[in-house]
Amino acid sequence: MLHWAILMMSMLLEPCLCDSIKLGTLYIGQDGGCDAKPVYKFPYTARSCKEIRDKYAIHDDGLYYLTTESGVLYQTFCDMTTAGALDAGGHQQGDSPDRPEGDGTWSNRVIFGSAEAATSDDYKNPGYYDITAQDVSVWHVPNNAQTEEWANFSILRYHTETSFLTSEGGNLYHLFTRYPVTYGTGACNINTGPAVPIVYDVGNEESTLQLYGPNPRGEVTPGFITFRVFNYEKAAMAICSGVKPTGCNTEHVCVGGGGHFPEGGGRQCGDFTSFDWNGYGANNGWSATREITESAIMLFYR
Ligand code: KO2
Ligand code: CA
Repeated sequence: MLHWAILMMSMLLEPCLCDSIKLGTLYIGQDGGCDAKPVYKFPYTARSCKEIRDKYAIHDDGLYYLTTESGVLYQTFCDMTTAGALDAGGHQQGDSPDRPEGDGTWSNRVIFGSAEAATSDDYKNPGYYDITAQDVSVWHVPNNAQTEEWANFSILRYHTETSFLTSEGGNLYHLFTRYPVTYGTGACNINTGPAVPIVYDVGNEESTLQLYGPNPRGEVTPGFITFRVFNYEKAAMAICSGVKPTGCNTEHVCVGGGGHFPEGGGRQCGDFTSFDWNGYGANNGWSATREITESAIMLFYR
């Protein structure tokens, strides 16, 4: 199974929503459960993990509740070290020339999945379009890892520090509205979106390269995250994690594609479009390692 999930904010208290909650206030019980005395009171106006951390001096990573501008309450994972919120995920199915935009998930407001299950199914929360951020943090977490294990189990973790989102509309929803992940709307190495240098938290440039197949290693420069690229056949992909493509077989390193991948007659599809071209998890030819193939990609805003 190929998984691809995006996350944007996380924290460590298990909040409980009780019947007695008054509009505008979220109580978080000390021991969980609705009988617990509320020890924290969260105004619904908390729009980001950073706001929760700064206002309430909470520094534990884990699941927290945030609200959107219009008051939609949602749960997310907050990385309180960076005050980043787990955000959203890809959701790409199939391959069809009749659906050049695929599921359109990168530039719409459709949400799916749950924060807790982000390593076992696709996930996208309202923070994806609601939060205004400067940078992203990316975690590659093995499939089915528990929330508490995410940070330590990650096989690759890095973040950006250039505030690139500020000039792209403030989040990925706006970035991908400017750079649509749509088949046939651009060409390889000509219409590439932002390629942003990264700072490693787990791993390095060499270990990034080793996660991908031997052939694509010669077609990328590690140490970047690249947004919206096209391959030889004009198929569009949302994110190349840890690398900047220099060649045009981007389907072996980039994820979250538009709806059509012409090469291979249906052999290329889904979020990890062609990570298995020379065998699933084979790390041979164009194929990526089993490690990265069987990990969720979590995107955080910070
Ligand atoms: C190969 O040998 C092959 O792979 C190509 C793919 C890789 O993304 O486009 C072509 O399918 C080609 O026909 C051939 O199968 O070429 C640089 C050559 C690699 O794996
Ligand atoms: Ca190819």
